[in-house]
Amino acid sequence: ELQYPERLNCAAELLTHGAPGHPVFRTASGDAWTYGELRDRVDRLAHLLSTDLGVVPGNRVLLRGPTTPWLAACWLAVLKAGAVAVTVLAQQRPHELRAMCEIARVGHALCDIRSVDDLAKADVPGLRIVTYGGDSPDDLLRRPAPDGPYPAVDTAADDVALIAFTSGTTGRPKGCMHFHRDVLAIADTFSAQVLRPRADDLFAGSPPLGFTFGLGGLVVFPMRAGASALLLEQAGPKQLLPAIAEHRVSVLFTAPTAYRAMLESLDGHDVTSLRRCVSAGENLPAATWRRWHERTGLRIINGIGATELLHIFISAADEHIRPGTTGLPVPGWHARVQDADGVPVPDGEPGLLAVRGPVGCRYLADPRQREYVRGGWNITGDTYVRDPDGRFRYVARADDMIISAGYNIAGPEVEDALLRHPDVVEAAVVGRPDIGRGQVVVAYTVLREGAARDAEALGAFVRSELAPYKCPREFVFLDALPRTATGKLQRFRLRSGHAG
Ligand code: 3SK
Repeated sequence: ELQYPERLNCAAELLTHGAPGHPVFRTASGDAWTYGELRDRVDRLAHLLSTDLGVVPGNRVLLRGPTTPWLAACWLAVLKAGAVAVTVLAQQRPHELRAMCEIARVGHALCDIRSVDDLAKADVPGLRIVTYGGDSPDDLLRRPAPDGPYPAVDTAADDVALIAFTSGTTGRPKGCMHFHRDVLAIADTFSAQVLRPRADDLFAGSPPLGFTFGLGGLVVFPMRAGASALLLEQAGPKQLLPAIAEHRVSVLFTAPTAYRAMLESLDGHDVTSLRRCVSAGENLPAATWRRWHERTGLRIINGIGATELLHIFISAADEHIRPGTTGLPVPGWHARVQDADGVPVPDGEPGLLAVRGPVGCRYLADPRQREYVRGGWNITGDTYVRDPDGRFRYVARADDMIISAGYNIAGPEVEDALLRHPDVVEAAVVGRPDIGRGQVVVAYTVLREGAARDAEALGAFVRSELAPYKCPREFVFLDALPRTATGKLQRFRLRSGHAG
């Protein structure tokens, strides 16, 4: 059981760990901040928020920009000043930003000058936008501010610290409220107990700070361990590999697609500094885990997380890893597989994943709360099987099961088979409506450069790996799969045939 004091400001707490001279953030362009410098800059920003900008505890402050130390410092300052950080992605467009500002009743925005155009276009009534990173004297970082320590606002452990938006793969965004204690809880469960970072670790990865996967992996976890993070504005697979080699990154946070893409161009890159590799955001097929292990000797720590629950709640490291499974409930979390009525199903049978633990789903003014939280359990919307050894194995998103001629087919199982083919880099398998069979299995694939688009050969390969009824009836070859801003596959676009 995690115990936190009743009064808790998680930003103040996170800022206490690293030694003043120890590096906290680095950038690709060579900037390096120590913990001492971060503390001073956060205090300056917090002073500005409460004096210049008139932010008072409980106000909601939107944060938007590429992944930089200044974005992380703004996030910490907002929380230290007792306000609520509303984190959004730099890719979100004006109509999405407007909806989020309305839902979260945002009054202020701190925005990187490079990301301000779409926010200004969102034209949110009453929103006061302050930019940082520019040349004007109005720029947040150029304003005069009182020097000296800023005493953290005395927030309660269960005051809201942040609102993170999830739109899933479609639909009106839902704002998830998380408390000050939740921020520490994700570090004290998944990070401390599964990942087990050290103060000499350097974290890096692809998820942006507007996605709680990135916020945890690149700010909260390194800071809670007194470690450092390399914050990359461009963090695609092409930038990750050279950055790992140049900066000697030891802990990597990214998604299965990026591991596959890095495998394509691993030759000539030194990844020997890595000691921990985390994969989340999507299902990690056993084929990807094995290829990464064969090429690097590293055992990927798979995990499932959700914006609703802030971070990862099922995972496994070291000797607990079994490729093709997500792992075990993270210590402090409970998980089970149940039917639509909430009754647990026997091990080995598929059902809905239900979890509960130190962080819960709290949608802001959204009736979909009643669908997500049922009988005290958070229903994540994933179909899982619990194996007899207690490990949880992903089957599909609950609404992604394909039913074809009476057979239940899990797209990810067929994807895993396709990914075992040496020419396949990416695969997505969906059901398309069909009069005769209800649905037919359709495979969308991205092939290795130069590989022949041979549907028959791929079909024969899948039939040699799986029961023939699971074999796709149709293959579509794409240059890339459609994904959301957080990298999640947009299956609905594939199902409707709008994949381009
Ligand atoms: O949404 C996800 O997949 C996720 C994964 C890990 C940590 C946090 C999140 C939101």
